[in-house]
Amino acid sequence: MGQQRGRFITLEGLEGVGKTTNLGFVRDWLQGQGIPYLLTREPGGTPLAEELRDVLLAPREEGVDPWCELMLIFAARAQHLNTLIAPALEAGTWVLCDRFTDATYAYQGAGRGLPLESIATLEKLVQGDLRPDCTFLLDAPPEVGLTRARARGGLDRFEQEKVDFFHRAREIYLDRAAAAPGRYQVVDASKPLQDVQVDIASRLELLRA
Ligand code: Z5A
Repeated sequence: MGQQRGRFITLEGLEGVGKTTNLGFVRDWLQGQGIPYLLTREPGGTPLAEELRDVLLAPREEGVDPWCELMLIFAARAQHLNTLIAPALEAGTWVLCDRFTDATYAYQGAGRGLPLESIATLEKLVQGDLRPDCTFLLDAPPEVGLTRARARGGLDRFEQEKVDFFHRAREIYLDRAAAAPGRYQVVDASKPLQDVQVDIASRLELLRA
């Protein structure tokens, strides 16, 4: 019998909603279940894609054209997907990724105003039919996460955006989740961390079933 393909799980949401924190929680759950997993993130995940991440996040004097930003994100994604994610899934490893293409719809689409159809075209070109099996959307009003993120100081190029940018991004995330309820698990991330994790754990049990 052939190797069973791994499952592809992504965590999405605005800055500071707790993606990284809860990625650790999901990782511990997978470990507890004895499931082989790979923990990764976007943009990034491989040495080359991490270099592109640094380029993307660095604050700079020169304005960054949204199309340039979009192409860099998909360039990093092609490298990440083809050299790390897809082989891992093929080998039966579950892949747990901090952000993926939903973030492109939210940030470059809703946030920067690029046409969603163009993003869909690039998604198809780079990913073919590969999509996450399950996406945890950690949802909270932008003010909640931005307060948490800004408490850390040293804002990156995205964190310097005005709050409207994040309202638009949140709306697209919620629209996408409503359009494909089978794939998305929307979690109220404004609740205390312990409650958020009880919620995530109960949904992971369903995923395992
Ligand atoms: N980007 C893009 O534009 N297009 C794309 O396609 C992709 C990405 C893939 C990557 O940043 C940037 O790239 C991102 C979008 C852009 N923009 N920004 N900024 P990232 O993903 O590395 O960074 P981030 O989203 O800003 O992550 P973050 O700030 O590290 O947030 P987080 O991971 O969601 O939160 P956290 O670090 O887990 O938690 C933040 C703090 O809140 C921490 O102190 C926690 O202990 C605390 N926390 C977490 N949950 C709770 C609850 N429930 N209550 C209280 N406190 C909590």
